[in-house]
Amino acid sequence: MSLASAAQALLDDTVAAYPQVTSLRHQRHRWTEPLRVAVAGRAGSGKSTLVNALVGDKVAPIGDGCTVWYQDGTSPRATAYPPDLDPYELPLTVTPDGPRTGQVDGDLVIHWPSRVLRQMTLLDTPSGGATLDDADAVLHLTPAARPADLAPLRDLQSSAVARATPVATVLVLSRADEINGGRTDAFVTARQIARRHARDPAVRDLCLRVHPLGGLAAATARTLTDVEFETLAHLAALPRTDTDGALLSTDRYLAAGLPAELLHRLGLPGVRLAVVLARTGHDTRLTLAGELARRSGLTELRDTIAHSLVARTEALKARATLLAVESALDGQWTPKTDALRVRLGRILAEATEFREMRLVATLPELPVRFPAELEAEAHRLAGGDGTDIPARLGLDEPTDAPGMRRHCDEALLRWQVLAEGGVADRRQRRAATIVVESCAAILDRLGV
Ligand SMILES: Nc1nc2c(ncn2[C@@H]2O[C@H](COP(=O)(O)OP(=O)(O)O)[C@@H](O)[C@H]2O)c(=O)[nH]1
Ligand SMILES: [Mg+2]
Repeated sequence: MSLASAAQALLDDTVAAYPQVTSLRHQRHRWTEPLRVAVAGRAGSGKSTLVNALVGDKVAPIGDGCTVWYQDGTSPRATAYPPDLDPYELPLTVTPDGPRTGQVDGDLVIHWPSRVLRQMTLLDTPSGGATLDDADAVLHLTPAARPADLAPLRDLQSSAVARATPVATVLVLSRADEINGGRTDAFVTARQIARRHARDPAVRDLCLRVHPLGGLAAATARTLTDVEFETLAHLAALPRTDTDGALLSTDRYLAAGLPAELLHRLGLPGVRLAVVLARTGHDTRLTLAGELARRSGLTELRDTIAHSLVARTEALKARATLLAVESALDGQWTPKTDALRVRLGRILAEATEFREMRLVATLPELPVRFPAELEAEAHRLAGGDGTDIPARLGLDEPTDAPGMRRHCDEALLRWQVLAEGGVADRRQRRAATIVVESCAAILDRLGV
């Protein structure tokens, strides 16, 4: 049985056994919805800015209020969900700075036409106290990753199921432009810091990946206007003696009469980086915005969201279901709950998906790496380029089942040899074992 069907069957049987537990009934609906990705972190960590950067539109108000859900919709619309009352429609005004609604008590749902939101619903959660039970995955934002900053990530792992599946959290080191006092190489330094954290076992156990992000530059890159581009190109064309001094501090920038609005949109390091990029061949709005998005870390973060979260929607929904069942069974010790708990444990043990997700994320971080070709194959077989069988086998052309089986058999043999001692390093052997599991699961789906 697939992970999804096993988790749903367990959910149904738990609901049947405990009809009074209402939290479980919502779980059924969640399977038919897009992935729910929560953006979490302290006030000012850049959550709303990231929502805007991901949607590519000014959709989230800057600031910190209630939990706001951003869902796809045919036209902008807002619904309030006050606690203990019926939901109601709210008047919504679309301004150049995004949608505006009145204050609400409870959750707010903004429907917004967006290709991105068709694949995932974003939850902009208020800092502190927000429960993340409603989400399937979490982007946790913090400018620094000191032990105290990671406490909320440890809180997310307070149950056995959560600890066994640390695949739903991505740590985002936000406000990357402010590192180094905002020098132009701040983004490069941020990348190095993120890599160092990704290799730290204490951080690795808490999240799937670590990404640096200059959110402000990222959000502006996604919404850069022609006028803004022209202004940047103009600054880049001025003699460097005129601009370089003015770009050293906010005071000097403003004193030189440079446009304040641009500073607000990009931050000083962002303006500096954009000017450097405009001077070095990024001479259209699209190329400049594209490079700014890449340097800010947004492009890689979006790749992770697409390949490690959205492409794994089923596994993450299953995980959320298992967490909900676990929590419903919590503290109940009857023969009925024991049987359900044993099934929950078996589903977890048998789910290749969670181990694959970890593997794909950690392959480049292994202390001893595989040769490039093998690493790419492991990544592919474990579903890193897509979870359907042709993507896993790297088949570009339509291939019949016996052909796919042959490909998979060969790979299976190769990785079995590695898992059984063909590589000396313990973590490599462990990785090879998971690739073997992936191959076995493919053969299983091919009906061998
Ligand atoms: N310099 C800089 N400022 C940022 C960045 N991200 C957000 N901000 C600013 O920090 C303030 C709070 O951002 P916001 O996204 O509302 O944070 P939230 O409270 O977590 O939702 C706003 O003034 C943003 O413009 C960033 O990456 N760099
Ligand atoms: Mg906010």
